[in-house]
Amino acid sequence: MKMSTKAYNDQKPGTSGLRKKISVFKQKNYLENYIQSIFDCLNNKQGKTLIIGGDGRYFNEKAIQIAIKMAAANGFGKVIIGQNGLLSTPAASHLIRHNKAFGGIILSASHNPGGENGDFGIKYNISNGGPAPQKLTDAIYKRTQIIEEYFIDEFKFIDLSNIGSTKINNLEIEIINPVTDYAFLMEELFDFEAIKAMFQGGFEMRFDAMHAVNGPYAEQIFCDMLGASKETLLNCTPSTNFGGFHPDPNLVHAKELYELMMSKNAPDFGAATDGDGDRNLIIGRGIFITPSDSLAILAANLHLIKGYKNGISGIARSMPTSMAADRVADALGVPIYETPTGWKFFGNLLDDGRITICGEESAGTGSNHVREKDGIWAVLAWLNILAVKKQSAKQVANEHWAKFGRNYYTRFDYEEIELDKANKLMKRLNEKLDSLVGNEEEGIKISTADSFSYHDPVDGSLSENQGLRILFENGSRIIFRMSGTGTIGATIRIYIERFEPADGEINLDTQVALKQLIDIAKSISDIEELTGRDKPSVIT
Ligand code: G16
Repeated sequence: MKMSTKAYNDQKPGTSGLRKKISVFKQKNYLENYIQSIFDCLNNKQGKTLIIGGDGRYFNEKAIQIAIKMAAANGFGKVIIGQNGLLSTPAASHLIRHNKAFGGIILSASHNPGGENGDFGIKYNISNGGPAPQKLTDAIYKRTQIIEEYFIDEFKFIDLSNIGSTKINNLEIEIINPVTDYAFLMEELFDFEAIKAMFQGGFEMRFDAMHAVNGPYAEQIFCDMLGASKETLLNCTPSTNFGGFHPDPNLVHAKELYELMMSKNAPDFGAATDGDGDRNLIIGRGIFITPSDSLAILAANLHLIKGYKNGISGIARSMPTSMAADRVADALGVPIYETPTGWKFFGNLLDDGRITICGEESAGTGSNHVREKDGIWAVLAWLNILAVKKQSAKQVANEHWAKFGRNYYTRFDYEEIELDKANKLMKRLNEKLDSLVGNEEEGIKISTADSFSYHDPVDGSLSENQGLRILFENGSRIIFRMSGTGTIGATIRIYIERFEPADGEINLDTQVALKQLIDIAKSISDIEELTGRDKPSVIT
Protein backbone atom coordinates (compact mmCIF):
# COMPACT_ATOMS: atom_id res chain seq x y z
CA MET A 1 0.00 0.00 0.00
CA LYS A 2 1.20 3.50 -0.82
CA MET A 3 0.78 6.31 1.68
CA SER A 4 1.48 9.93 1.10
CA THR A 5 3.62 11.54 3.76
CA LYS A 6 4.40 14.96 5.02
CA ALA A 7 8.08 15.70 4.48
CA TYR A 8 10.21 16.32 7.54
CA ASN A 9 13.39 18.21 7.08
CA ASP A 10 14.92 17.71 10.50
CA GLN A 11 15.75 14.06 10.09
CA LYS A 12 19.48 14.69 10.09
CA PRO A 13 21.34 11.74 11.55
CA GLY A 14 23.91 12.47 14.25
CA THR A 15 27.00 10.50 15.28
CA SER A 16 25.00 7.31 15.27
CA GLY A 17 21.76 7.41 13.25
CA LEU A 18 18.67 9.47 13.94
CA ARG A 19 18.10 10.23 17.63
CA LYS A 20 15.22 12.37 18.93
CA LYS A 21 12.76 12.71 21.77
CA ILE A 22 9.94 10.14 21.76
CA SER A 23 7.48 12.97 21.18
CA VAL A 24 9.21 13.72 17.87
CA PHE A 25 9.21 10.09 16.80
CA LYS A 26 5.52 9.78 17.61
CA GLN A 27 4.53 12.42 15.06
CA LYS A 28 2.41 11.01 12.29
CA ASN A 29 4.51 9.41 9.56
CA TYR A 30 7.79 10.46 11.17
CA LEU A 31 9.27 6.98 11.64
CA GLU A 32 7.75 5.71 8.39
CA ASN A 33 9.25 8.63 6.54
CA TYR A 34 12.74 7.84 7.79
CA ILE A 35 12.50 4.09 7.19
CA GLN A 36 11.30 4.71 3.64
CA SER A 37 14.15 7.16 3.10
CA ILE A 38 16.58 4.41 4.17
CA PHE A 39 14.95 1.86 1.88
CA ASP A 40 14.88 4.30 -1.04
CA CYS A 41 18.66 4.60 -0.80
CA LEU A 42 19.25 0.85 -0.95
CA ASN A 43 19.60 -0.82 -4.35
CA ASN A 44 18.94 -4.52 -5.01
CA LYS A 45 17.17 -5.22 -1.73
CA GLN A 46 14.43 -7.34 -3.35
CA GLY A 47 14.15 -10.76 -1.76
CA LYS A 48 16.99 -10.05 0.66
CA THR A 49 17.20 -10.50 4.44
CA LEU A 50 16.98 -7.72 6.98
CA ILE A 51 17.85 -8.03 10.69
CA ILE A 52 15.60 -6.01 13.01
CA GLY A 53 15.92 -5.44 16.74
CA GLY A 54 16.30 -2.84 19.40
CA ASP A 55 17.27 -2.13 22.97
CA GLY A 56 13.76 -2.66 24.35
CA ARG A 57 13.04 0.94 25.23
CA TYR A 58 9.55 2.44 25.08
CA PHE A 59 8.24 2.47 21.45
CA ASN A 60 10.60 -0.40 20.47
CA GLU A 61 7.93 -2.97 19.70
CA LYS A 62 5.68 -0.50 17.93
CA ALA A 63 8.54 0.66 15.72
CA ILE A 64 9.46 -2.93 14.91
CA GLN A 65 5.90 -3.72 13.80
CA ILE A 66 6.06 -0.77 11.41
CA ALA A 67 9.51 -1.76 10.14
CA ILE A 68 8.31 -5.32 9.39
CA LYS A 69 5.32 -4.10 7.37
CA MET A 70 7.47 -1.63 5.48
CA ALA A 71 10.11 -4.29 4.78
CA ALA A 72 7.34 -6.43 3.28
CA ALA A 73 6.01 -3.62 1.11
CA ASN A 74 9.50 -2.71 -0.06
CA GLY A 75 10.22 -6.21 -1.32
CA PHE A 76 12.53 -7.72 1.31
CA GLY A 77 12.29 -11.53 1.37
CA LYS A 78 12.97 -12.16 5.03
CA VAL A 79 13.30 -10.40 8.36
CA ILE A 80 15.08 -11.89 11.37
CA ILE A 81 14.00 -10.35 14.66
CA GLY A 82 15.19 -10.82 18.23
CA GLN A 83 12.56 -12.30 20.56
CA ASN A 84 10.45 -9.55 22.12
CA GLY A 85 12.16 -7.15 19.74
CA LEU A 86 15.43 -7.30 21.67
CA LEU A 87 18.87 -7.29 20.07
CA SER A 88 21.95 -5.66 21.46
CA THR A 89 23.73 -3.53 18.86
CA PRO A 90 26.78 -5.84 18.69
CA ALA A 91 24.53 -8.92 18.46
CA ALA A 92 22.63 -7.27 15.59
CA SER A 93 25.94 -6.59 13.87
CA HIS A 94 26.92 -10.23 14.30
CA LEU A 95 23.58 -11.49 13.00
CA ILE A 96 23.91 -9.40 9.85
CA ARG A 97 27.32 -10.96 9.17
CA HIS A 98 26.39 -14.47 10.28
CA ASN A 99 23.27 -14.59 8.11
CA LYS A 100 24.90 -12.72 5.22
CA ALA A 101 21.95 -10.36 5.50
CA PHE A 102 21.53 -7.28 3.33
CA GLY A 103 21.56 -5.05 6.40
CA GLY A 104 19.82 -4.32 9.65
CA ILE A 105 17.60 -1.79 11.37
CA ILE A 106 18.52 -1.09 14.97
CA LEU A 107 16.05 0.76 17.17
CA SER A 108 17.95 2.44 19.94
CA ALA A 109 18.99 5.74 21.40
CA SER A 110 21.95 3.98 22.95
CA HIS A 111 22.93 5.42 26.33
CA ASN A 112 20.23 8.14 26.24
CA PRO A 113 17.31 7.86 28.71
CA GLY A 114 14.20 5.91 27.69
CA GLY A 115 10.55 5.76 28.72
CA GLU A 116 7.59 7.78 27.55
CA ASN A 117 9.42 11.08 27.85
CA GLY A 118 12.82 9.76 26.88
CA ASP A 119 14.67 9.40 23.61
CA PHE A 120 14.31 7.06 20.70
CA GLY A 121 16.53 6.33 17.76
CA ILE A 122 16.93 4.36 14.59
CA LYS A 123 19.94 3.48 12.54
CA TYR A 124 20.71 1.38 9.52
CA ASN A 125 23.65 -1.03 9.41
CA ILE A 126 25.06 -2.29 6.14
CA SER A 127 25.99 -5.82 5.06
CA ASN A 128 29.38 -5.79 6.80
CA GLY A 129 27.42 -5.39 10.06
CA GLY A 130 28.57 -1.84 10.66
CA PRO A 131 26.84 1.54 10.80
CA ALA A 132 25.98 3.09 7.45
CA PRO A 133 28.96 5.07 6.17
CA GLN A 134 28.77 8.85 5.85
CA LYS A 135 27.95 8.70 2.14
CA LEU A 136 24.85 6.63 2.83
CA THR A 137 23.68 8.65 5.85
CA ASP A 138 24.05 11.81 3.76
CA ALA A 139 21.96 10.24 0.99
CA ILE A 140 19.30 9.16 3.50
CA TYR A 141 19.15 12.67 4.93
CA LYS A 142 18.75 14.17 1.45
CA ARG A 143 15.97 11.73 0.74
CA THR A 144 14.09 12.71 3.93
CA GLN A 145 13.88 16.23 2.59
CA ILE A 146 12.02 15.34 -0.56
CA ILE A 147 10.20 12.10 0.21
CA GLU A 148 6.50 12.15 -0.58
CA GLU A 149 5.28 8.62 -0.09
CA TYR A 150 6.06 5.45 1.76
CA PHE A 151 5.12 1.83 1.28
CA ILE A 152 3.59 -0.31 3.96
CA ASP A 153 1.73 -3.63 3.91
CA GLU A 154 -1.32 -4.06 6.06
CA PHE A 155 -1.22 -7.20 8.15
CA LYS A 156 -1.95 -8.29 11.66
CA PHE A 157 0.23 -7.54 14.65
CA ILE A 158 3.18 -9.96 14.73
CA ASP A 159 3.67 -11.65 18.08
CA LEU A 160 7.36 -11.07 18.79
CA SER A 161 7.42 -13.33 21.82
CA ASN A 162 7.14 -16.62 19.89
CA ILE A 163 10.37 -18.08 18.54
CA GLY A 164 9.87 -19.53 15.06
CA SER A 165 9.08 -18.64 11.45
CA THR A 166 5.95 -17.50 9.65
CA LYS A 167 5.29 -16.22 6.17
CA ILE A 168 3.01 -13.28 5.47
CA ASN A 169 2.50 -12.11 1.91
CA ASN A 170 5.97 -12.66 0.43
CA LEU A 171 7.87 -11.98 3.63
CA GLU A 172 9.34 -14.67 5.85
CA ILE A 173 9.39 -13.54 9.48
CA GLU A 174 11.75 -15.38 11.81
CA ILE A 175 11.86 -14.67 15.53
CA ILE A 176 15.07 -15.88 17.17
CA ASN A 177 16.64 -16.04 20.61
CA PRO A 178 18.67 -12.79 20.72
CA VAL A 179 21.54 -14.31 22.71
CA THR A 180 22.29 -17.74 21.17
CA ASP A 181 24.38 -16.86 18.08
CA TYR A 182 26.21 -14.06 19.87
CA ALA A 183 27.09 -16.34 22.80
CA PHE A 184 28.56 -18.90 20.35
CA LEU A 185 30.74 -16.21 18.85
CA MET A 186 32.02 -15.20 22.29
CA GLU A 187 32.81 -18.82 23.07
CA GLU A 188 34.83 -19.09 19.87
CA LEU A 189 36.89 -15.99 20.69
CA PHE A 190 37.54 -16.38 24.41
CA ASP A 191 38.93 -19.12 26.56
CA PHE A 192 35.78 -19.91 28.52
CA GLU A 193 37.50 -22.73 30.44
CA ALA A 194 40.11 -20.35 31.88
CA ILE A 195 37.49 -17.78 32.85
CA LYS A 196 35.28 -20.48 34.34
CA ALA A 197 38.19 -21.75 36.42
CA MET A 198 38.79 -18.21 37.67
CA PHE A 199 35.16 -17.92 38.83
CA GLN A 200 35.39 -21.35 40.41
CA GLY A 201 38.45 -20.18 42.27
CA GLY A 202 36.35 -17.51 44.01
CA PHE A 203 36.78 -14.55 41.63
CA GLU A 204 33.90 -12.14 42.13
CA MET A 205 32.41 -9.76 39.61
CA ARG A 206 29.50 -7.35 39.54
CA PHE A 207 28.00 -6.63 36.15
CA ASP A 208 25.46 -3.83 35.83
CA ALA A 209 23.26 -4.06 32.72
CA MET A 210 21.59 -0.78 33.72
CA HIS A 211 18.08 -2.28 33.19
CA ALA A 212 18.91 -2.52 29.51
CA VAL A 213 19.36 -4.99 26.70
CA ASN A 214 22.48 -6.79 27.93
CA GLY A 215 20.70 -8.35 30.94
CA PRO A 216 19.77 -11.60 29.15
CA TYR A 217 23.20 -11.72 27.46
CA ALA A 218 24.97 -11.36 30.79
CA GLU A 219 22.84 -13.98 32.48
CA GLN A 220 23.47 -16.58 29.80
CA ILE A 221 27.15 -15.85 29.23
CA PHE A 222 28.45 -14.96 32.68
CA CYS A 223 26.23 -17.18 34.82
CA ASP A 224 25.00 -20.09 32.68
CA MET A 225 28.13 -20.55 30.58
CA LEU A 226 30.93 -19.25 32.80
CA GLY A 227 29.56 -20.24 36.17
CA ALA A 228 29.53 -16.81 37.81
CA SER A 229 27.09 -16.58 40.72
CA LYS A 230 23.72 -14.86 40.27
CA GLU A 231 24.98 -12.15 42.63
CA THR A 232 27.12 -11.04 39.71
CA LEU A 233 24.08 -9.63 37.92
CA LEU A 234 22.89 -6.12 38.75
CA ASN A 235 19.87 -4.57 37.02
CA CYS A 236 19.74 -7.34 34.45
CA THR A 237 16.03 -7.25 33.58
CA PRO A 238 15.45 -5.00 30.56
CA SER A 239 12.80 -2.35 31.12
CA THR A 240 11.23 0.13 28.72
CA ASN A 241 12.38 3.09 30.79
CA PHE A 242 15.60 1.52 32.12
CA GLY A 243 14.14 1.50 35.60
CA GLY A 244 13.86 5.30 35.41
CA PHE A 245 17.65 5.61 35.18
CA HIS A 246 20.01 6.88 32.53
CA PRO A 247 21.67 3.81 30.95
CA ASP A 248 25.03 5.46 30.40
CA PRO A 249 27.90 3.51 31.95
CA ASN A 250 29.95 6.41 33.25
CA LEU A 251 31.03 7.43 36.73
CA VAL A 252 27.92 9.54 37.24
CA HIS A 253 25.22 7.16 36.09
CA ALA A 254 26.95 4.00 37.30
CA LYS A 255 27.89 5.69 40.56
CA GLU A 256 26.71 2.85 42.79
CA LEU A 257 28.92 0.37 41.02
CA TYR A 258 31.83 2.80 41.15
CA GLU A 259 31.38 3.35 44.88
CA LEU A 260 31.16 -0.37 45.52
CA MET A 261 34.37 -0.95 43.54
CA MET A 262 36.19 1.72 45.55
CA SER A 263 34.91 0.39 48.90
CA LYS A 264 36.43 -2.11 51.31
CA ASN A 265 33.88 -4.70 50.21
CA ALA A 266 34.73 -4.39 46.56
CA PRO A 267 34.57 -7.57 44.49
CA ASP A 268 37.50 -8.31 42.17
CA PHE A 269 36.01 -6.75 39.09
CA GLY A 270 33.11 -4.53 38.07
CA ALA A 271 31.64 -3.67 34.69
CA ALA A 272 28.59 -2.05 33.15
CA THR A 273 27.16 -1.64 29.66
CA ASP A 274 24.71 0.85 28.19
CA GLY A 275 21.17 0.89 26.75
CA ASP A 276 21.98 -1.06 23.59
CA GLY A 277 24.92 -2.98 25.00
CA ASP A 278 27.75 -1.55 22.95
CA ARG A 279 29.41 0.82 25.46
CA ASN A 280 31.32 -0.50 28.45
CA LEU A 281 32.64 0.63 31.80
CA ILE A 282 35.51 -1.27 33.39
CA ILE A 283 36.37 -0.84 37.06
CA GLY A 284 38.83 -3.05 38.88
CA ARG A 285 38.91 -3.18 42.66
CA GLY A 286 40.06 0.31 43.60
CA ILE A 287 40.68 1.47 40.03
CA PHE A 288 38.62 2.99 37.23
CA ILE A 289 40.11 2.10 33.87
CA THR A 290 39.47 4.90 31.37
CA PRO A 291 38.16 3.69 28.00
CA SER A 292 41.35 5.02 26.40
CA ASP A 293 43.53 2.99 28.76
CA SER A 294 41.28 0.00 28.33
CA LEU A 295 41.87 0.12 24.56
CA ALA A 296 45.63 0.36 25.05
CA ILE A 297 45.76 -2.41 27.67
CA LEU A 298 43.57 -4.76 25.64
CA ALA A 299 45.64 -4.09 22.51
CA ALA A 300 48.86 -4.87 24.39
CA ASN A 301 47.47 -8.16 25.75
CA LEU A 302 45.10 -9.36 23.06
CA HIS A 303 47.53 -12.06 21.86
CA LEU A 304 46.90 -13.84 25.17
CA ILE A 305 43.32 -14.55 24.06
CA LYS A 306 42.69 -17.58 21.86
CA GLY A 307 40.74 -15.73 19.15
CA TYR A 308 43.64 -13.30 18.71
CA LYS A 309 46.62 -15.54 19.39
CA ASN A 310 48.29 -14.55 16.12
CA GLY A 311 48.54 -10.95 17.27
CA ILE A 312 46.98 -7.82 15.86
CA SER A 313 47.37 -6.18 12.45
CA GLY A 314 46.80 -2.62 13.68
CA ILE A 315 44.89 -0.39 16.08
CA ALA A 316 42.49 2.48 15.46
CA ARG A 317 41.19 5.07 17.86
CA SER A 318 38.94 8.06 17.44
CA MET A 319 40.78 11.38 17.43
CA PRO A 320 39.72 12.49 20.95
CA THR A 321 40.69 9.10 22.43
CA SER A 322 43.98 9.32 24.32
CA MET A 323 47.22 8.42 22.59
CA ALA A 324 47.93 5.54 25.00
CA ALA A 325 47.13 3.07 22.22
CA ASP A 326 49.68 4.77 19.94
CA ARG A 327 52.48 3.72 22.30
CA VAL A 328 51.31 0.12 22.19
CA ALA A 329 51.13 0.19 18.39
CA ASP A 330 54.69 1.58 18.26
CA ALA A 331 55.97 -1.12 20.58
CA LEU A 332 54.24 -3.87 18.60
CA GLY A 333 55.34 -2.39 15.27
CA VAL A 334 51.79 -2.18 13.92
CA PRO A 335 50.02 0.85 12.42
CA ILE A 336 47.79 3.16 14.43
CA TYR A 337 44.93 5.02 12.73
CA GLU A 338 43.31 8.19 14.07
CA THR A 339 39.72 8.52 12.88
CA PRO A 340 36.87 10.94 13.55
CA THR A 341 34.43 10.11 16.35
CA GLY A 342 31.88 7.49 15.29
CA TRP A 343 32.23 3.75 14.93
CA LYS A 344 31.37 3.94 11.23
CA PHE A 345 34.87 5.26 10.55
CA PHE A 346 36.42 1.96 11.70
CA GLY A 347 34.42 -0.10 9.20
CA ASN A 348 36.72 0.27 6.20
CA LEU A 349 39.86 -0.31 8.27
CA LEU A 350 38.40 -3.51 9.74
CA ASP A 351 37.07 -4.76 6.40
CA ASP A 352 40.45 -4.11 4.81
CA GLY A 353 42.26 -6.07 7.53
CA ARG A 354 44.31 -3.02 8.53
CA ILE A 355 43.25 -3.20 12.17
CA THR A 356 42.17 -5.90 14.61
CA ILE A 357 41.11 -3.75 17.55
CA CYS A 358 39.64 -0.27 17.84
CA GLY A 359 38.15 1.94 20.47
CA GLU A 360 36.87 5.29 21.54
CA GLU A 361 37.05 7.40 24.65
CA SER A 362 33.24 7.33 24.73
CA ALA A 363 33.31 3.89 26.36
CA GLY A 364 33.55 1.91 23.15
CA THR A 365 35.91 -0.99 22.53
CA GLY A 366 35.69 -3.69 19.90
CA SER A 367 37.48 -5.83 17.38
CA ASN A 368 37.13 -7.34 13.94
CA HIS A 369 34.62 -9.93 15.26
CA VAL A 370 31.72 -7.54 14.50
CA ARG A 371 31.46 -4.01 13.14
CA GLU A 372 30.15 -2.29 16.26
CA LYS A 373 31.66 -1.60 19.63
CA ASP A 374 30.83 -4.42 21.97
CA GLY A 375 30.28 -4.12 25.72
CA ILE A 376 30.17 -7.82 26.64
CA TRP A 377 33.18 -8.48 24.41
CA ALA A 378 35.20 -5.86 26.31
CA VAL A 379 34.24 -7.42 29.66
CA LEU A 380 35.16 -10.90 28.44
CA ALA A 381 38.46 -9.63 27.03
CA TRP A 382 39.35 -8.22 30.45
CA LEU A 383 38.25 -11.40 32.22
CA ASN A 384 40.27 -13.54 29.82
CA ILE A 385 43.39 -11.42 30.34
CA LEU A 386 42.98 -11.46 34.13
CA ALA A 387 42.52 -15.24 34.01
CA VAL A 388 45.69 -15.75 31.95
CA LYS A 389 47.85 -13.24 33.80
CA LYS A 390 46.48 -14.22 37.21
CA GLN A 391 46.61 -10.57 38.23
CA SER A 392 44.10 -7.99 39.40
CA ALA A 393 42.91 -5.23 37.05
CA LYS A 394 44.92 -2.77 39.12
CA GLN A 395 48.11 -4.79 38.73
CA VAL A 396 47.55 -5.09 34.98
CA ALA A 397 47.05 -1.32 34.65
CA ASN A 398 50.03 -0.45 36.83
CA GLU A 399 52.27 -2.84 34.93
CA HIS A 400 51.07 -1.31 31.66
CA TRP A 401 51.88 2.23 32.75
CA ALA A 402 55.24 1.15 34.15
CA LYS A 403 56.08 -0.19 30.70
CA PHE A 404 54.47 2.32 28.32
CA GLY A 405 54.06 5.43 30.47
CA ARG A 406 50.67 6.90 31.30
CA ASN A 407 48.42 9.21 29.32
CA TYR A 408 46.47 11.07 31.99
CA TYR A 409 43.10 11.78 30.47
CA THR A 410 39.83 13.44 31.35
CA ARG A 411 36.69 14.55 29.54
CA PHE A 412 34.51 17.48 30.56
CA ASP A 413 30.93 17.53 29.23
CA TYR A 414 28.88 20.71 29.22
CA GLU A 415 25.40 19.40 28.49
CA GLU A 416 22.21 21.06 27.28
CA ILE A 417 23.85 24.31 26.29
CA GLU A 418 21.71 26.57 24.11
CA LEU A 419 22.58 25.75 20.51
CA ASP A 420 23.38 29.38 19.62
CA LYS A 421 25.82 29.71 22.47
CA ALA A 422 27.54 26.43 21.68
CA ASN A 423 27.87 27.29 17.98
CA LYS A 424 29.25 30.69 18.84
CA LEU A 425 31.86 29.21 21.15
CA MET A 426 33.05 26.69 18.58
CA LYS A 427 33.10 29.28 15.79
CA ARG A 428 35.10 31.74 17.87
CA LEU A 429 37.60 29.11 18.88
CA ASN A 430 37.96 27.86 15.32
CA GLU A 431 38.73 31.37 14.11
CA LYS A 432 41.28 31.81 16.85
CA LEU A 433 43.22 28.57 16.18
CA ASP A 434 45.88 29.96 13.82
CA SER A 435 46.77 32.72 16.26
CA LEU A 436 47.37 30.17 19.03
CA VAL A 437 50.20 28.33 17.30
CA GLY A 438 53.56 29.17 18.85
CA ASN A 439 51.99 30.69 21.97
CA GLU A 440 53.16 29.60 25.36
CA GLU A 441 50.38 28.78 27.80
CA GLU A 442 51.60 28.41 31.37
CA GLY A 443 55.04 27.56 30.05
CA ILE A 444 53.97 24.93 27.49
CA LYS A 445 54.20 25.79 23.83
CA ILE A 446 51.34 25.14 21.41
CA SER A 447 52.74 23.39 18.35
CA THR A 448 49.61 22.86 16.24
CA ALA A 449 46.01 24.00 16.37
CA ASP A 450 43.57 22.87 13.72
CA SER A 451 40.17 21.53 12.83
CA PHE A 452 40.54 17.78 12.39
CA SER A 453 39.96 16.27 8.93
CA TYR A 454 40.21 12.60 8.03
CA HIS A 455 41.16 11.03 4.75
CA ASP A 456 39.92 7.48 4.76
CA PRO A 457 42.93 5.48 3.50
CA VAL A 458 40.69 2.76 2.07
CA ASP A 459 38.07 4.64 0.06
CA GLY A 460 39.77 8.05 -0.10
CA SER A 461 36.76 9.91 1.32
CA LEU A 462 37.32 13.13 3.23
CA SER A 463 35.53 14.04 6.48
CA GLU A 464 36.06 17.60 7.67
CA ASN A 465 35.26 19.60 10.81
CA GLN A 466 35.63 16.65 13.16
CA GLY A 467 36.72 18.61 16.24
CA LEU A 468 39.17 21.37 17.18
CA ARG A 469 42.62 20.25 18.31
CA ILE A 470 45.20 22.13 20.28
CA LEU A 471 48.45 20.19 20.45
CA PHE A 472 51.36 21.11 22.70
CA GLU A 473 55.04 20.52 22.17
CA ASN A 474 55.24 18.15 25.14
CA GLY A 475 52.61 15.86 23.61
CA SER A 476 49.69 17.20 25.64
CA ARG A 477 46.40 17.78 23.82
CA ILE A 478 43.18 19.71 24.36
CA ILE A 479 40.29 18.92 22.06
CA PHE A 480 36.91 20.62 21.70
CA ARG A 481 34.03 18.90 20.00
CA MET A 482 30.25 19.10 19.81
CA SER A 483 28.48 15.86 20.63
CA GLY A 484 26.37 14.27 17.92
CA THR A 485 24.20 12.16 20.21
CA GLY A 486 22.37 14.61 22.48
CA THR A 487 18.71 15.46 21.94
CA ILE A 488 18.38 18.67 23.96
CA GLY A 489 20.38 21.75 23.01
CA ALA A 490 24.06 21.07 22.42
CA THR A 491 26.73 19.28 24.40
CA ILE A 492 30.28 20.56 24.24
CA ARG A 493 32.97 18.09 25.14
CA ILE A 494 36.51 19.03 26.14
CA TYR A 495 39.06 16.23 26.08
CA ILE A 496 42.30 16.84 27.97
CA GLU A 497 45.42 14.69 27.90
CA ARG A 498 49.01 14.72 29.14
CA PHE A 499 51.69 12.07 28.79
CA GLU A 500 53.83 10.99 31.73
CA PRO A 501 56.77 8.72 30.85
CA ALA A 502 57.17 5.30 32.47
CA ASP A 503 59.82 6.55 34.85
CA GLY A 504 57.76 9.60 35.85
CA GLU A 505 54.89 10.06 38.28
CA ILE A 506 52.39 7.52 37.04
CA ASN A 507 50.22 7.33 40.11
CA LEU A 508 48.84 10.84 40.45
CA ASP A 509 45.19 11.70 40.77
CA THR A 510 43.99 12.43 37.22
CA GLN A 511 42.36 15.78 37.96
CA VAL A 512 45.49 16.91 39.82
CA ALA A 513 47.76 15.71 37.02
CA LEU A 514 45.71 17.66 34.48
CA LYS A 515 44.94 20.79 36.50
CA GLN A 516 47.18 23.09 34.46
CA LEU A 517 45.76 21.91 31.12
CA ILE A 518 42.19 22.15 32.41
CA ASP A 519 42.80 25.80 33.30
CA ILE A 520 44.29 26.45 29.85
CA ALA A 521 41.30 24.78 28.16
CA LYS A 522 38.86 26.96 30.07
CA SER A 523 40.71 30.17 29.43
CA ILE A 524 41.38 29.56 25.72
CA SER A 525 37.70 28.83 25.06
CA ASP A 526 36.08 31.14 27.61
CA ILE A 527 33.62 28.31 28.05
CA GLU A 528 32.34 29.40 31.42
CA GLU A 529 31.70 33.01 30.35
CA LEU A 530 30.12 32.03 27.04
CA THR A 531 27.85 29.31 28.41
CA GLY A 532 27.14 30.72 31.85
CA ARG A 533 28.21 27.40 33.39
CA ASP A 534 30.64 27.39 36.27
CA LYS A 535 31.40 23.69 35.94
CA PRO A 536 30.88 20.77 33.55
CA SER A 537 27.77 18.56 33.88
CA VAL A 538 29.88 15.40 33.80
CA ILE A 539 33.57 14.80 34.37
CA THR A 540 34.97 11.47 33.32
C1 G16 B 1 27.88 7.00 19.26
C2 G16 B 1 28.77 6.32 18.29
C3 G16 B 1 30.17 6.26 18.84
C4 G16 B 1 30.65 7.65 19.20
C5 G16 B 1 29.68 8.31 20.12
C6 G16 B 1 30.05 9.74 20.29
O1 G16 B 1 27.82 6.20 20.43
O2 G16 B 1 28.31 5.00 18.03
O3 G16 B 1 31.00 5.66 17.89
O4 G16 B 1 31.89 7.61 19.83
O5 G16 B 1 28.39 8.26 19.56
O6 G16 B 1 29.11 10.40 21.00
P1 G16 B 1 29.11 11.97 21.02
O7 G16 B 1 28.92 12.44 19.61
O8 G16 B 1 27.98 12.30 21.94
O9 G16 B 1 30.43 12.38 21.59
P2 G16 B 1 26.47 5.54 20.92
O10 G16 B 1 26.89 4.60 22.01
O11 G16 B 1 25.66 6.69 21.41
O12 G16 B 1 25.88 4.88 19.70
